[in-house]
Amino acid sequence: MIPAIAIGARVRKSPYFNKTLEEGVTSFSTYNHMYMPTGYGDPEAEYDRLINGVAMWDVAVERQVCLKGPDARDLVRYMVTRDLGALETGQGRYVPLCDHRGTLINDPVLLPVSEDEYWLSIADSDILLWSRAIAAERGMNVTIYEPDVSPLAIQGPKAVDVVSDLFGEWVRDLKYFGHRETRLDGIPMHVARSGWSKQGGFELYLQDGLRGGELWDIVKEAGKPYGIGPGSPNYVERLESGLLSYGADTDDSTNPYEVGLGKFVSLEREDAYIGKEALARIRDEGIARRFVGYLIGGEPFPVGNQHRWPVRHGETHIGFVSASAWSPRVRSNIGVGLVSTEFAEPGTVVTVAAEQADIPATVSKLPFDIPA
Ligand code: THG
Repeated sequence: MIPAIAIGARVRKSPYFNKTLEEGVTSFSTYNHMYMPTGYGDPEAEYDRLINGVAMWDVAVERQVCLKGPDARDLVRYMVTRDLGALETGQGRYVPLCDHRGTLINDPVLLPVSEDEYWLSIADSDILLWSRAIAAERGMNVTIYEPDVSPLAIQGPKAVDVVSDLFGEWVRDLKYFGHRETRLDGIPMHVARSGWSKQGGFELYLQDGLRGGELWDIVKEAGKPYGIGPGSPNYVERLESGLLSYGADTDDSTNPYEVGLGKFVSLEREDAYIGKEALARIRDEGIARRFVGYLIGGEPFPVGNQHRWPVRHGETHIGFVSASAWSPRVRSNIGVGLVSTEFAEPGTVVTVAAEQADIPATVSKLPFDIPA
C-alpha cells in the first residue's frame, strides 16, 4: 500500500484546491511548498483526454517569481544561460538557470509582461531566495516577490477549441510561449500558449486567487462539448515526449548539456551571466552523462517507480532510471534517466535494477518514436 500524504495547514493550497477535491483528486505531491494534484483515480482516462481530447490541470504550483523595476531586465539576463535577444514583451521563452558551477538549478518559462516586469514561472526550487540574494549583492534596483498568480493548464488537441470559445479566435495566433493580459467575466489573467506536454495547449495565469473556483467552473463548462475532464502533468506523456522533470531527473551536479538543454546555453554572449565560465569549461571537457530514454522489457508496470533504479552494463554501474511507466503508444515500458556517455547510444543493451527484478532494457533516443 502507498501511504497517503497528510493534508494540513502548513503546506500551501492552490486556489483550485477545493475544486480538485470535488473532482475526486486521489493523489497529491508537493512542489514549490504547495500541494500539487497528481491523479484523479483513472490514469487511462486522464492519459486519453490529453492525447485525444482536452484536460484541465491545476498547476498553481508553477509559482511566479516577479522581478520588477528599472534593473529587472538586467537581472533576468544575468540569471539565464540563454541569449534573450530583444526580449519582446508578450513572448515567453524556456530559460535554464544555472548556479556558478554550471549546475542546473531550475528550468522556468520566462514571461516578459512589460518593459520592467518579468515573471519566472519556476519548477520546484527556491528561485525567489536565489534571485533576491543575487539582486541585493549586485545592488540592483529591482523588487522581487511571488505575485498572486496561479496557472490553470488546458492541454490536448482540443484545448485550442475550448480556449478560443472562451477568449476569441485571437488565441489561435499566439506563438508558443506567447501570452497576453486579458479578463474572463472580469477575472484578471494572462493567457499563454504553453504547458508541460507536447499535445498542445494553453495556460491561464489567474491573477486573483480568490476567484480560482469561479475560473475552474467557467473552463469546465466551456470544455463540456469537447469532453474536458480533470488531469495533471502527465507522467506517461512526459516520458514519451522526453520533457525534463527538474528534481526528478536532475541531481546536484546535473548541467544543461547533460539533459539536452545545451541549445539554450549561449557561450557566445558578450555579457556576463551566472555559470558562464563553468559552462564553457564543461563544454570543453565534454559531458560524462547524458539524459536518455530506456525501452524496458517485461510485463506492463502497474505503477511508476518510487526510487531511482540503478542501471548496469554487465556488472558496471552506469546510471539510473529516474521515472518509468507503461506507454500505451510506444507499447512498451519506458523510462528516462542519466547514463554514462559511453553507454548513451540508442540501441545499447543495459540492465535496469528495478525493485522487483533485474530487467533487460535498451537505450532509446528522446522523444520516443510513436509507432503509427
Ligand atoms: N508551466 C508553467 N511553468 C512551468 C512549467 C509549466 N515552469 C516549470 C516547468 N513547467 C518548466 N518546464 C518546462 C519544460 C519544457 C517545456 C515547458 C516547461 C516545453 N518545452 C518545449 C519542448 O521541449 O519541445 C519547447 C521548448 C522550446 O523550444 O523553447 O514546452 O508547465 N507555466
